[in-house]
Amino acid sequence: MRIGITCYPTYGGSGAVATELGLELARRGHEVHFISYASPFRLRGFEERVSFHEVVTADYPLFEHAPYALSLAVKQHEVALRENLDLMHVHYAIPHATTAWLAKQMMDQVRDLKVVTTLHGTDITLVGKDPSYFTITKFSIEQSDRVTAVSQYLRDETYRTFGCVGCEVTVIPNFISTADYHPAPDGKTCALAPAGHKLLVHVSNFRPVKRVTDVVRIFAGVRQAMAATLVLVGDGPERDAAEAEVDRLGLKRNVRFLGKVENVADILRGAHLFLLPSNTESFGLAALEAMACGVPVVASNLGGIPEVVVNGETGHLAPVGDVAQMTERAVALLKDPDAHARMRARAIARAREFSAERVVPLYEQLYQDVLRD
Ligand code: GMT
Repeated sequence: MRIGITCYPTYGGSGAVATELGLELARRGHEVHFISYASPFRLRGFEERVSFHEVVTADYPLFEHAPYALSLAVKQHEVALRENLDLMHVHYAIPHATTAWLAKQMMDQVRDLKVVTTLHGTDITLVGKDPSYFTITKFSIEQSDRVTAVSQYLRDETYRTFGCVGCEVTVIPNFISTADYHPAPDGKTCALAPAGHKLLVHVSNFRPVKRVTDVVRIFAGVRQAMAATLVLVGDGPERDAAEAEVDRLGLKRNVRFLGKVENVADILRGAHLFLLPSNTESFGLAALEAMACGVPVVASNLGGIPEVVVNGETGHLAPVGDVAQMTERAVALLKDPDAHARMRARAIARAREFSAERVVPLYEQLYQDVLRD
């Protein structure tokens, strides 16, 4: 098949999944065309059957904001025509499902360009709900030829929020490449913490929903009970607040902010615990990646997280904002090497249920179905 993929290219779960999906599809013999304003961050170097098409917006003094969505629709249409695409798979509804619908309309006289929309999270639970986007998000979802959601929770939220008349939302969970995300084969890991320290890790785009200051507060509690280091990976609007909290709690010597790094798996492999105390999380890809590397998770008990992290088995879940409970669970687990080893083994086994080998064929089947329609 010849598949167009549009996603946000920046550091974030939806772009990561879209890119890994494209790469896996190309390895399986499909031709994949990424269309976005920048090359997706996980697209490194040349890959057979993969191309990137950059969307460029023309500026004009009249525009306060150049209309990216229009340029994207034009590029999707252009690539669909030139590369003879069978379908356009867009990740994150806003504005991608809308621009794909526009491209489809422009293709109408030529052939029917199928549009598959994958909902990832805040396109439904936060941004899509906003009155300034609601009706067009609902319309674009309903007009898509197929709609998928990354968790049962997100599927239910989509129906609850938008109703989506005549629209079936299929759950296809996120996945990981076990070739990239796996425990250290020889037990050797990169030394991010002094010997004898427990290493706690958080990875995110530091948006308010991630509650990064809670990460710091949980760590402060753990630090009182044992020698420990916290490593924070990623960057975003809440980084300053997190740094200020680190300073306020006098934790500077034991907390490292690494910023955006590419080899997240190498960092995860050396960790003892992953923290994800988010406000909302439709899936929690970062938690899955941690589990695949053998790291138990302490996270909020909401959204799609319980569909990934099995409470008491592969990690501990607590109510959002309950820093005390998360700290208590983290300390108890880190102090009990046997319980930690058991949880680590279960985390690895659970993550394998979300391997690319299992999940990518579900997308291929969906594409075949939509092309048969
Ligand atoms: O919805 C978002 O906030 C954006 C998106 C991203 O690009 O990071 O995150 C969502 O999609 C990920 C991949 O499907 C999920 O793992 C995240 O849970 C989800 N984020 C939220 O729901 C907050």
